[in-house]
Amino acid sequence: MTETGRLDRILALEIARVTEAAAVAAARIRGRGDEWEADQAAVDAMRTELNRLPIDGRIVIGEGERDDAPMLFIGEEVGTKKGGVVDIALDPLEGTTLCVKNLPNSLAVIAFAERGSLLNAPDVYMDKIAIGPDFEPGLVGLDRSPADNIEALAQAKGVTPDRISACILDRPRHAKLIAEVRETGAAIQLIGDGDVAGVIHTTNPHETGVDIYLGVGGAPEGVLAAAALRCIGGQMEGRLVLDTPEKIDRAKRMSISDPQEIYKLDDLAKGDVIFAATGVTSGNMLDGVKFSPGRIDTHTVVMRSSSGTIREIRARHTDLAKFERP
Ligand code: VTB
Ligand code: MG
Ligand code: MG
Repeated sequence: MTETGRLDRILALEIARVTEAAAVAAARIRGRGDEWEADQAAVDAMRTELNRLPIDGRIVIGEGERDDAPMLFIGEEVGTKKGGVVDIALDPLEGTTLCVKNLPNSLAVIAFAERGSLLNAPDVYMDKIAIGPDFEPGLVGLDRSPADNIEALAQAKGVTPDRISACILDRPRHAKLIAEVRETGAAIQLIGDGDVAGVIHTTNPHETGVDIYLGVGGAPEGVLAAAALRCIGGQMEGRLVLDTPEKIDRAKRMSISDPQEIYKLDDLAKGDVIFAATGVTSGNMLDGVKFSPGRIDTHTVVMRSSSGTIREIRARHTDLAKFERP
């Protein structure tokens, strides 16, 4: 943090190196079918790059526990320790399956926040709902049925529900949700993975065709998506799925006392937040990494909540030694 109580604005540029490195490492394994290798490559590259940053960083949200995949550990300390104190949420490769099948929307993602301002959630599932900016607060919510939410959104947009498109993860657990949404007449964009992108897509329905995100995905991805919405605008709610005594216990140890609590955007990520994502495979929001002899191109979005600035960084890298694995 700087003296003004905000994250150092320089970090909003430096953070791009971290997701660029992870995205390049993962993209080398794109389409090769090996999920473990892809996660490991992204994790290693992200850790190396984080440790070069002038921050006193602590990982508070990491994805991988749930699938027993390679990860940066919750509680792990990163950075040179010679800079500001930050809490970090990350998913070095969000949408691993998309990456190894070379399908759209896999990303390297990270968020920095002031200490104590990200929800300290275990890597369990989270029920989520999100819509873009420009709607009255509380227009949709997890305490209402999917049909009520779709109808409220349609009304606010001045259209009939059949003009609404919902993004939902294609999972058997969503059979009932999908049926209920279809019943309203709304269309569904079923995604294989990648709900960080899915949630962010609600902020730009014109480009993405997604008006609302619904359903159960990873909790780390929920906190990361919330960090992005804090910068772009939009509404989101999340509720952890704590459906076994073991998960309730794990959450309690992270100071979560009410297993049913519905978290609003500011409960998921409050204070000053910086978010960055680099495309691994091309998608609606970002281009994937492009390789050619002597050159690698990356496409990154960096956002900062305190200013609301959204920067797209298209980088042409020719010093390729920096991407070699240590
Ligand atoms: C979602 C998806 C992610 O995990 O969060 C998902 O958006 C939830 O887990 O890309 P399941 O795959 O078990 O449904 C990912 O697929 C991977 O992080
Ligand atoms: Mg991942
Ligand atoms: Mg993920």
